[in-house]
Amino acid sequence: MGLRIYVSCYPSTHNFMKTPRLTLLLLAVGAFLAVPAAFAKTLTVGFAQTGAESAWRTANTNSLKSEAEKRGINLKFSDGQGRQENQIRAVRSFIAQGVDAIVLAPIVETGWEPVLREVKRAKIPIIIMDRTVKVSDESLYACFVGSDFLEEGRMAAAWLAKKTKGQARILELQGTPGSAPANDRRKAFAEGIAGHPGMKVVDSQSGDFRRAGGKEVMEAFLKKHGRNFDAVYAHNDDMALGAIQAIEAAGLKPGTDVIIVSIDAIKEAVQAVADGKINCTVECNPLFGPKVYDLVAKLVAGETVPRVQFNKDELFDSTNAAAALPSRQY
Ligand code: GYE
Repeated sequence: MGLRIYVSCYPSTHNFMKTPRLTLLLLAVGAFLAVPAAFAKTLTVGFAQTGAESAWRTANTNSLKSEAEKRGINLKFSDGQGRQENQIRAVRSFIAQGVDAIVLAPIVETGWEPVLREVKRAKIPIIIMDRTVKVSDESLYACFVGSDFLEEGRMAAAWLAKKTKGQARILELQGTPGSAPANDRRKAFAEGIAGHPGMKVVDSQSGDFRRAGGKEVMEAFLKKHGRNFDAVYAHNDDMALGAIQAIEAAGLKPGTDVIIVSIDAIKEAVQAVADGKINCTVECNPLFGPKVYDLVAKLVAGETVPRVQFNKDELFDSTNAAAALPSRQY
């Protein structure tokens, strides 16, 4: 194309000797101008996801995938299937492929130092998304973006204390052992009820953030504790929804006979709040796509970014769930 334009532009008076040089010059200029447009670098981002344990996770995965597509980013997605070793393997393969940036949603908090050192050595910016990591050297990752799990646990405890006037025997459904949200939501909730002598966590087991896990643990709780409890605190909505199945199967009315508090505010749970089956769900927004790729763009351009960014999360109960439903996006 370019060649034809330049050649046809030559005035017919040009002598034979001058033409090849001018042609070359014009071609070079044309190529120089055309190259950035034609070969504008497509960013390649590797994303090591934890797995697909919950509706929250599915929404998170979809957000990163769809936003990558929108921005023309080449996303290499790896599903860790709930195993840290799979995630570590994925990160190593992203290094080997020379991606421009890595996004890691770490399934557990510890055990990341060696692979993060490898990422640092390869000079690839890595964003820790959703769950925090515990490392001795903060320079091992570029930044963190996620929710404040301690604040979520505090909000859940404060809501339950108010609802029960400080009197509740609580069964706790924990998330994945060793994960930041399970650790923090447990700790902050325990601290939140500590000032209320009438509130006590009478049992606490992991349902691994899964619906089936929540149902199984609740069935075991019901066998063990009979009716000797007042409330369920679930570290996520999927487990709360699983527990509801077990509670109903035992002939009890969730939301009335048993107060249920959980976290995530997936649409299905906000609907359950509106229906009176869950009493309160604390929001944890999974829609990180835009924020993550804004950070990637800045990091690749060598700009500095905030070390830590938390989402602002809300709380839904009978006072606002129905009104919020139409605008829930996940
Ligand atoms: O609450 C849960 C998911 O890490 C915040 O992981 C996330 C949690 C979320 O499985 O549903």
